Amino acid sequence: MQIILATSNRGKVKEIQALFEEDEILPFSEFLGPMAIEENGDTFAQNALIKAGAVFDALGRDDVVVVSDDSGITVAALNNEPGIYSARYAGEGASDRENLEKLVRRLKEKGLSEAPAYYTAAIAIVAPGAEYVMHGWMHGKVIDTPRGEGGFGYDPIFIPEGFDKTLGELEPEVKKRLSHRSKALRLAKPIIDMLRNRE
Ligand code: ITT
Repeated sequence: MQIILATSNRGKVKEIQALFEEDEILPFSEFLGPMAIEENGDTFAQNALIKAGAVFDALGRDDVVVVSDDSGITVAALNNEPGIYSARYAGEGASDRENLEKLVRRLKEKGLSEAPAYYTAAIAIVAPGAEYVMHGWMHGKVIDTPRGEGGFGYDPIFIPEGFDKTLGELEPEVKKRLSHRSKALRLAKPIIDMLRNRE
């Protein structure tokens, strides 16, 4: 059984590979050309299953476990924006920087220099006859001034609970220990192991 990642996001690939040190995890781009997957679900879980299911179907193989990640950041003070729209907050095809800048702009419009926020990750696993979704969350706050170059996406404006630095400034080890993605993947690991070892 091969583990194949249904994501085109390089930040996610890097973090997921770092968590599965002993296993070979291959991005789907090694097997398939670019795929436009319409993420039209209403929840992180639905979108994660759409992505893993689409890659599983396109591969058409019964010896693979496909893993996807749908994730985003939620700010209660901004009517729960951007949530499942995190990747396209500033418009379809927007860059990480443009999305971050829109969030900063929305905070400033509301007269906020910071606001409580949390990241969600839904990890979906699709294998022959099997579908699973696991979640993880990371709580903290967003600030109106980006700091640091680490991580990706909204990390330069996100300060995890208990810290005074952003994920852009903190060592990658801190994010690896605390993140929404790590928490969901720790739940996913035994299921992936079970699926890949079955006859
Ligand atoms: P795939 O669908 O190919 O996996 P994507 O980037 O489109 O890649 P999503 O639809 O799940 O992925 O959108 C997630 C967005 O949420 C992502 O673009 C980031 O802006 C943000 N995000 C998710 N996890 C993050 C993290 O750990 N740190 C910073 N930003 C994150």
